[in-house]
Amino acid sequence: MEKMSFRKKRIGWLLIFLTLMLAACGTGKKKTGYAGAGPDAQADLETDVSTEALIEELIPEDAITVGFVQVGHESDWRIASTRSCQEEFSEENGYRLLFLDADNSPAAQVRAVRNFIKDKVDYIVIDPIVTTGWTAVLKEAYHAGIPVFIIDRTVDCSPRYYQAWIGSDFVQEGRCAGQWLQNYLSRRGRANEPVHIVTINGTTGASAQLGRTEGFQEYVERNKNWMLLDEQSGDFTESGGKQVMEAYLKAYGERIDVVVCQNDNEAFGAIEALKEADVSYGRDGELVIISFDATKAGLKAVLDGEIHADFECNPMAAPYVAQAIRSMEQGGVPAGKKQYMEEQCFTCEEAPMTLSVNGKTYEMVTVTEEVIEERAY
Ligand code: GYE
Repeated sequence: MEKMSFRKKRIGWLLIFLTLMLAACGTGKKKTGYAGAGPDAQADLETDVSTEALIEELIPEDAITVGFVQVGHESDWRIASTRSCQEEFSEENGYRLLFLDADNSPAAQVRAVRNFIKDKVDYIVIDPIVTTGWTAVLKEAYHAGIPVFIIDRTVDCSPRYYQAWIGSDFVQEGRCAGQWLQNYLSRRGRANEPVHIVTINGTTGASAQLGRTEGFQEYVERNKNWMLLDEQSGDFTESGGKQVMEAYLKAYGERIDVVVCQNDNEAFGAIEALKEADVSYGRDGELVIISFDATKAGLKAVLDGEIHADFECNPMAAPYVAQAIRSMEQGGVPAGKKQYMEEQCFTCEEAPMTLSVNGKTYEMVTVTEEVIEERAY
């Protein structure tokens, strides 16, 4: 017997509820916390609508309603992630998307999920700013029968309360950066010289920050000649990266050999600070810059020799979620509880190296104009 999908069951309840409501009154009043897809989506609307319009609003033909709460708009990576979700969950693809940009506020994210539950959406997608604070609201969604997908960053909550997580192995990304630096230094005969490192971290408590820090730290511990001078958060933003780099230059000046930026936008900010302070960096300079994300703009900085190595983080999780929704609509289950995205490592070096990291091999890609052209984000 064909299993009934989550949505069909809920639409059934919704129809019963609407029939009762229509019998009781002639018009309905609708209050919603969101608009369609778009960054200004939180318009709080209160409008009178006819019962016919209400039905159309709530069940537009066969559309699947997805509530997606995004971290914010702090980086190029994030903009690419938002665009990918909006394209995937478009009307043409049979969706009605309720989008909320939480502007880096964890409380706003939890509120948004509660509103999605109240609005009885078919599916909820969350990119959690921080790992903590999710259990209560995820349990609420679970008990309301609304399937939840977590994308990109992770949550500290029993996996029982969500369908699947789709994202990147941040610890592995951090390890790749560490392994690259280790190889790079030995290639230059600096394997035993003291190396002074500063890191510009992402948003504190985000799994992308925690994972990249943990992975890189393994190599700091392994290489006794590496000295981690400082680590501060640049909040994954360009202005944050610049500010932190300025502070590092004041505190440590010429001692800094390597700057690890936990995303491209922080690297752009750090580069600005280095330029303004007239410090030589990059392929033809002294100081080495490492970054994560490998966005189009990041790869351009690699091609120009400003960033030495950039470790990809794929922002295109939405198609994987759509695939899982399709299978759930047919009574199936998502392809896996944990789904990792494929990622590459990029460099400005003409003789790229092979990285062997935790049992996995990565052939680093030398960035060219063609590599940048092929990049979608
Ligand atoms: O690296 C950064 C963004 O969570 C992996 O968040 C994501 C990070 C990404 O703002 O650019």
